[in-house]
Amino acid sequence: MFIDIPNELEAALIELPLPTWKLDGPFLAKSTMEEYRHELTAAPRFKETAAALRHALTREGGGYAVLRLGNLAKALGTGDRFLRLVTGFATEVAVPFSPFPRWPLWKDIGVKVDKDPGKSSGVGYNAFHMDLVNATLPPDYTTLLCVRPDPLGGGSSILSDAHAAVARLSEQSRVLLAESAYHYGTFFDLFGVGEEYKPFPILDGSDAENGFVRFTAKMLERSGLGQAHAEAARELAGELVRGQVSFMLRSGDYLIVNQRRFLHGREALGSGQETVPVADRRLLLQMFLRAPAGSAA
Ligand SMILES: O=C(O)CCC(=O)C(=O)O
Ligand SMILES: [Fe+2]
Repeated sequence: MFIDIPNELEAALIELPLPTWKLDGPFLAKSTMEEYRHELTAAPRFKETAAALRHALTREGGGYAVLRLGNLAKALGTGDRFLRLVTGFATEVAVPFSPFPRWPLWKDIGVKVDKDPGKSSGVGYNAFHMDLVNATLPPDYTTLLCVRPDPLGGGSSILSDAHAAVARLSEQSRVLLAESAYHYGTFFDLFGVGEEYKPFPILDGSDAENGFVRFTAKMLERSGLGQAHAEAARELAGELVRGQVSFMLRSGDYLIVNQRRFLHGREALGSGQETVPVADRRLLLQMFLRAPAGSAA
């Protein structure tokens, strides 16, 4: 699941000036994707590294990967030049896009001490979820680039195989989870992710292996579900935790999660964040990817 960049590829990438990207609506422009692919494919051992990445994300039992780009981040800094390379790697997986019309392709996830602790840039435990769970077409992949880990040592990433967790549930719970009885959050002004889905079933039923397990453990607290449906969802949350893996992202690590396979979250950050200057706090950059229709995302 951790993919190192071969030395000769690293050396070539440090010398490679990729052009600024262009967007076509919410999506990375085709011309940019072609330019990046053309430049990167010429670098030694790029093709095999990209193939290893795709394999980790789509093989049976797979569904997430961490590309270790720390040496590149050190050599180039974490500004535009580095972001273009990371965007180039992402392009080998699927099409980068931004569902939020007013935000750039890469969205900052910093640390805000006054925010809901369980949310994106909060300081607390961020329970298992998929991103944009209440859209009819959530991003196939969510990706997180670590610019700075938590200086107080918290914030491990947590991941769990959603289909494996579902398979451990009783048939009765699975029947409940397949009913359109769940809802979560608000939805407005989003591009490239379909329509609002409300209420939705957690289990799609259409494709056992590649269908979304449309789940967020956050709806257990917030959404006021009926008792039987809530109980089934709580069981699923428990199985996700039972099957979880966790690891700390280092500076330059790029986590890619196949949302049709794995759900993700984050352990609480170290306590005392208010004593850390904002500029020194944990910083991730997030980007979403859309797999071409019909591909085995
Ligand atoms: O902070 C993290 O590591 C994960 C954040 C996250 O999952 C999100 O913002 O959707
Ligand atoms: Fe997330």
